[in-house]
Amino acid sequence: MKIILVFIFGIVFPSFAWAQHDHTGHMMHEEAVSVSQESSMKEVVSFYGQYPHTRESSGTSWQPDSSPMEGTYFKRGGWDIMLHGYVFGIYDNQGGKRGKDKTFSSSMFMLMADYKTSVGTFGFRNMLSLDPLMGKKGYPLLFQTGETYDGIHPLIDRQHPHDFFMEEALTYSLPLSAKSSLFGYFGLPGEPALGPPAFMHRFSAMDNPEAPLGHHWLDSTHITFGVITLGYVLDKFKVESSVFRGREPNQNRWDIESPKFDSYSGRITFNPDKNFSFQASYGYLDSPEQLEPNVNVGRTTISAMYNRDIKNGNWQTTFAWGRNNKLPGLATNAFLLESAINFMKSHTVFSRFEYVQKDELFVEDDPMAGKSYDVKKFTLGYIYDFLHLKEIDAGVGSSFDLHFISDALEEVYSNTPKSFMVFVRVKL
Ligand SMILES: [Cu+2]
Repeated sequence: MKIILVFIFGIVFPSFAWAQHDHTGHMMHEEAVSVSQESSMKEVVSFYGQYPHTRESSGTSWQPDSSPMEGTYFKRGGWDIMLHGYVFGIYDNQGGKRGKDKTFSSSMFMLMADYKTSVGTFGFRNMLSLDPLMGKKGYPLLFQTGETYDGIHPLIDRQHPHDFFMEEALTYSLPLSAKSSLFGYFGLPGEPALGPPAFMHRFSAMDNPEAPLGHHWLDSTHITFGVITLGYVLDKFKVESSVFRGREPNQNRWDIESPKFDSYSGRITFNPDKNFSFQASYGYLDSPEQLEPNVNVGRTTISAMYNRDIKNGNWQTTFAWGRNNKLPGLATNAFLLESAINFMKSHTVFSRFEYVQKDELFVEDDPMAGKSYDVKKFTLGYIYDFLHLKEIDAGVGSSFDLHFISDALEEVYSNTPKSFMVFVRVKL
């Protein structure tokens, strides 16, 4: 198994170097983009329709068109190829009685390609992560819940590692007119039409090394083993529907799990102008949690993203609400408001506020189990990119969190627990 992985990375890594890019990305980091470069960027084909490719984010989701280009684009033999990736090295210190600390790395590597023909556009999306190297218990993150590390115990106050295979998807879109198209998406794993773009793909979140506490209310389905999506794009609108496997990935993060199509979702997305994107979605998840096999979840999400292209930088803000209705069980909500601003090329300030109702902070036999507790978390962080090589940005940063919780939780966690992270980040 390990040999196969080394082999795959042997293919992916040299291809980063091999990107001799006739057309470079990182538009926001180029002081002046030449006219020819700009027009060649416009020629980059989108996966699902005829609109600026910067509109496309994780899976089949949309973000505002004015979002900055991440990664590198180039053409090879009729294919539009995109490479993108990042590696974080993080020291994580979670405060209070339940807090732990850890040094770890999280990462993502993406290789995407599409090919336009007279009968439509064919695409291939490949995304990998070396998160499994952090171990099955992931990293300490106060009040985080969801998934398991051994098939017996839930992860509490920890964020699960992402699977090595984050997305292996094939796409096809058929133009119907100048502004409309039909598309299909098959992923193993892939991301169904549910929720906002996954957090690591949102400009407003990507320099923040922490997963949102509302991950399992909003975008946790971004790695789903078995997804089929069909959708229709009409200019500023997209409607789509998916069938997929409801069960979240298990604790074995290196493998590809067997697909199933026991769950469904639908999403409507609207990009009224280049700076806004709105979505509303609903999903029925059949038995998502391995440790609660008899519980299904009805998930509702609504989100709004606002993006502004500013001089030598970019500013993006995301609001999202997610609701999990456990069947049978409690209905809980998560609200998220996050914003990141990059200015003078090298400075990025990011913040996130979350209000989540957490019902999985205690194991079954604990007297505090079976109830939901309100958690409010505020994060502020900064990253300074000290190096801009041709395609690579390297930065150092830190983030600081404050948690506001009820008296009952303070007994367990201590008063207003504080956490921080210090990190280095390299991105393509
Ligand atoms: Cu995730």
